[in-house]
Amino acid sequence: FLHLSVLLFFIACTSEKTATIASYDIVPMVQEIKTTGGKPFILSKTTKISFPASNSKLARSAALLSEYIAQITGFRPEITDKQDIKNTIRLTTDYSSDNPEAYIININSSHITINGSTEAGAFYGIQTIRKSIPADADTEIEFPGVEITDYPDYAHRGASLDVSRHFFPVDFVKKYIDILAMFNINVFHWHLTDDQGWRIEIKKYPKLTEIGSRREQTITGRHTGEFDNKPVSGFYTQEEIKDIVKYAEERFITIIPEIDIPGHTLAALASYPYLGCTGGPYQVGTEWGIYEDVLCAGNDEVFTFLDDVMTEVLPLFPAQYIHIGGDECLKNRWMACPKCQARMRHLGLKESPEHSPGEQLQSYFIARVEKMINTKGKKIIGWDEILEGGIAPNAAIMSWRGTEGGVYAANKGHNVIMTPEQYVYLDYYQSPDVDDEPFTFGWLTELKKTYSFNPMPAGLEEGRQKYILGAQVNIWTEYMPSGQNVEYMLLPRICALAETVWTNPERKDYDDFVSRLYRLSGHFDKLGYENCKQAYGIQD
Ligand code: TNX
Repeated sequence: FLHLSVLLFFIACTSEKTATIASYDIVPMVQEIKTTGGKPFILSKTTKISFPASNSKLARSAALLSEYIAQITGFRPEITDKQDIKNTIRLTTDYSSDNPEAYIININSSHITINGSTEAGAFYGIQTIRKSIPADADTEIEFPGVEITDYPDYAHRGASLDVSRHFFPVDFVKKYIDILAMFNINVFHWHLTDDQGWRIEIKKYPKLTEIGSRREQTITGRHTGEFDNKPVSGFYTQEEIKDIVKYAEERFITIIPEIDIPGHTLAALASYPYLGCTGGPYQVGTEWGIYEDVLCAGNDEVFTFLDDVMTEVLPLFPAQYIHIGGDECLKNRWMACPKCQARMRHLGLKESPEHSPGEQLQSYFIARVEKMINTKGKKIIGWDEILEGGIAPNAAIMSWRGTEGGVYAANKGHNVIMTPEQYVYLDYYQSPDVDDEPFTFGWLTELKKTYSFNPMPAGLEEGRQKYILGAQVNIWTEYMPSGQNVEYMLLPRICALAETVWTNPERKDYDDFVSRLYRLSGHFDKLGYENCKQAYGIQD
């Protein structure tokens, strides 16, 4: 009798202790979920994560999953290459799907099986499991028996970061990549150069970083803010870049570097004044906005310089694309420059109803750079301004001044990434309570607005949808001196973009999205991610 009562007491204690229940209400919302009715899986300290011995990518992903679980629960599941043991989260790549980023998850009492169509797919399955764990879970988490089938709607799911206006150290760039990975973002567009700072080491042109990566003060421009007169300097060595590229690759994120030309180049001109039309002297930009001094389009030495720069930059990045900017290039200097005039005469550029000679010269410039980059085995992306004087033959377009440029380019058979400022520029305020927000540009882009964005606008001719590769958010950092500012502007709006490019639009629902976002708030806190809580209804 005594034994029986001890036993009953023991049963009472263990059954009273309710495990935390996992929830598949995550962001981005999964495409399909079916309840299987089977017994749940219990994730506990004794659970292991298994991967096939021959697959080093899955081994790394297994280690990452273990780390994610540790971040939430405090316990770190062991990883193993032993197959067919019970109580494991199994990673495999046996799932056959046309989509190279798809995965399927099966959950029963003995296994959670994450089966990707590739290692990338398996990685997104890992993110799903990770986000399903309640942020306050500790020793045991119960995963209800389900089958999840998931895949992205778009192949390009991106976020940019401007490291010129303010510089962010390697550790922050990695943290930024971590945040992107959590939401299945697969492209990091790294804006490495601009008027206010050149941030990538180029061995043949050391002054680009000796001179071009430093400025003594910031802001005297349109907005005067609290950051006046602060010096900013910093750049990434090529070794650091390789390290970051590898870090991103392990999280299935491709880095597309941007070397912004021919405008937004004052930092390069300050370093090597012969690159400009007037010969200088120039100073690294200390104001925001657009400068008149740009790379000279009439000087062949400029193209030699760009060839040399690309010879060093391209091998650092495995991406097939490099972004060459092309935005906001004023033509005043070109129109007053004898060398540019001679070039225009030589090319026979004349005023036409569609394109001014300056715009045509810009197109000449971009097409020449494109040819050089194509010869080196890569393709270019440019901002939609490169459409103005006629589009370079193989260029992809990043459509930021609305979606019209993108629609035009797609109809002409060019690849397009949609990034209209009205929806996905995260340097604008996200909360109407502007007085409580960190100072930024004056526009407002609330979470709901970002969520409402459709990358597939009207006006596309039949069969042209396939040219819309996807969409991305852009973060310009004029008013973001620290990484915390960037996180705050990124979260939660990146979640809205993530769902837009991942989940079937018919399944999107803003209120439901916000309730799923709410679940994630605890994760953000645990991970130390700043975020604008009032944007999704949480009062601090
Ligand atoms: C326009 S978007 C720019 C950036 C600024 C941004 C501020 C684009 C291609 N150019 O240089 O930082 O506006 O919102």
